[in-house]
Amino acid sequence: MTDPAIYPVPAEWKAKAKVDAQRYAQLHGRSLADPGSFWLEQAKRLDWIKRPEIAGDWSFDEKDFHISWFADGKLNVAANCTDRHLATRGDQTAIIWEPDEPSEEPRRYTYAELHKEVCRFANVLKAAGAKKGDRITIYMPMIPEAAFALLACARIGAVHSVVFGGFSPDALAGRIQDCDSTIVVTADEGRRGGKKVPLKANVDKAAPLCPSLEKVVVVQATGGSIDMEPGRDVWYHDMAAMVADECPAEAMGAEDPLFILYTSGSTGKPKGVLHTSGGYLLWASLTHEMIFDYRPGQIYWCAADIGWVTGHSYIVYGPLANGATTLMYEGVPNWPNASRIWEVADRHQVEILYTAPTALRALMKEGDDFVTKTSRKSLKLLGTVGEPINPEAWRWYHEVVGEGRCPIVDTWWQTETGAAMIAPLPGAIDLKPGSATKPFFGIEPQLVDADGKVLDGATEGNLVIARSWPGQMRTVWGDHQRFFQTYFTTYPGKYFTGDGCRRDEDGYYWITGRVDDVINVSGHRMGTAEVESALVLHGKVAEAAVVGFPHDIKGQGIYAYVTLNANCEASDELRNELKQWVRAEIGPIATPDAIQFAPGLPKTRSGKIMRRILRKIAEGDVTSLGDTSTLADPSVVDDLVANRVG
Ligand code: 6R9
Repeated sequence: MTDPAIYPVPAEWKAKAKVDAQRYAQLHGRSLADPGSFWLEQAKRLDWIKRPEIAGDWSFDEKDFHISWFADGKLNVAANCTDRHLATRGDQTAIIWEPDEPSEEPRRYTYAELHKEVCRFANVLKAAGAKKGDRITIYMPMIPEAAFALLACARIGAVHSVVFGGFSPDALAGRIQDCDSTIVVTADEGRRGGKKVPLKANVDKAAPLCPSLEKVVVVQATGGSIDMEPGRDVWYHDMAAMVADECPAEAMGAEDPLFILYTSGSTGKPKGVLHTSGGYLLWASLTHEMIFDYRPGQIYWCAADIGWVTGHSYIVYGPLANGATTLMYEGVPNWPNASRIWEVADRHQVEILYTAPTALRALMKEGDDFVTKTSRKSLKLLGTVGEPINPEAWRWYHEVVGEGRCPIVDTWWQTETGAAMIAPLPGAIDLKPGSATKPFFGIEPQLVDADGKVLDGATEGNLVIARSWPGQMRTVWGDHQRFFQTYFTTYPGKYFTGDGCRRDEDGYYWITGRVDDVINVSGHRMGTAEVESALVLHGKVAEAAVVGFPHDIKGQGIYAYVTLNANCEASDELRNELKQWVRAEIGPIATPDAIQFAPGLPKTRSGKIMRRILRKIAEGDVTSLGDTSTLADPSVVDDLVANRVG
């Protein structure tokens, strides 16, 4: 192999780094040895109404389970993202918006303009009845108003719950109901890759299922024709014309809720991950500055959707708290063609780009010409997130996209962790393709075996985090017991990530993927149980079992085994019907890639489906199915192998 296994920190990065190798070791050491003083010092980077004197106060033990950070501090998150910058950079661009359609003009908002837009949006929400502590569901396309809406909630102390615009009316309704949202903020339609997304029509379908819902605030984005229900639906622009563009920022406790974001777990129902104000913002802001080596004036682009945690922390909260110029892109990476990302980078002179391995693999497949015909001279640093990056895609990103000059920061984290946890600091840590490298300040990762025994040195195991950090989620909305149960009982006293991981002889961490029943499709989390529940809702389906399988572009694909009801005939039509069914039930990201009709599923005598076998068959690895003797009916396996799809 000629490709290097290690990419040392380039000399010019070493020289100018905010944090070099020695300083990283020092700071990480101090953050663990003396967390109280370390975090109180870091907290000074935020603008507090009342500065905290207490840092972390937490216990992961069942008897005394609690997590809080900076509990005596008061601040307003939106004021940290707007007001505090007015004096120093009011005229600097805060948000650049790049539309889906390349021939349209981008929009730009300075910090002064952003401040006004957020205040106005906050006043509209108040006029719609919003109060501190209310939950507001945001179901929006990638337009600047989505960012205004998040910050407007934060300004008045309402708790936002963003639902990805690709989710179905049913999925939306479930998320509105779970947190009893009183208001939904949406748009007439969204646009992605030249296609329209009927957001308001989806809200209309969801609304009758949601008794708590009082008002729907509709932003006009495309001008497409929609229905407005009198009394319930209001146009944002009508209300905005009647309110002031000043709005006081509510003084919030550091531990007051900032947002809920639903994410898939290994059981059926998505969990409402709750983040609070002070610790979350500190975590988003500090990691954004250090991992991206962000410097004032740089154009920074996180190409995620605001519907995912990456969009929350690295399009909105982290960069805006840091006074950065953050680019928001409405469209998709490969439309109108596979040069789009690099053209946008050129157009706006982007210096820092953050995207997902699945996008890179899809673009890589289209050939290098789409990249090399663009300039990309502005790019200085490249980031990835969402799933393990295969070394081939890493090298392509490094060599072809970055022409060898941009460090790649592979950031491992989760909705639950608020922001990045394991990632290289570009001036401090030599890179290894495929490894997220080393823990951020305050993070103490451990690898444990199935019995919870902590494994030392170069080894492989389950990844746990041994102590709390400021950006940690605080609860599952409405179900604190489920929070404790999900994350702190598998390995008592530690936070269990659900990921498997290897640590090499240099102490580098290599995430190997989920060890629970969560699959990662194009960087999006999907619970196998959610897809199964959707399938069995279909009248012809008796039973379903869903597993992940390796997929060239998506990382993992969805493979569903379906047992039909008696008298129902298997056919290609039914297969397509079921794919469409799941798509409509959950959303396009949940569409199964393969459906295999199975007269029976491999079950133990106690009725447990042996997923290990189903995974092997889906992977095409049928020669090493392991021990099938404990199955109630071992012959079902032969049928499954014989009728494998793919
Ligand atoms: C931010 C985000 C979390 C799961 C996580 C892990 C996988 C994320 C990764 C990665 C390897 C990386 N994951 N980043 N695996 N390397 N750099 O993606 O949050 O949607 O909650 O997903 O994604 O399996 O547990 P979320």
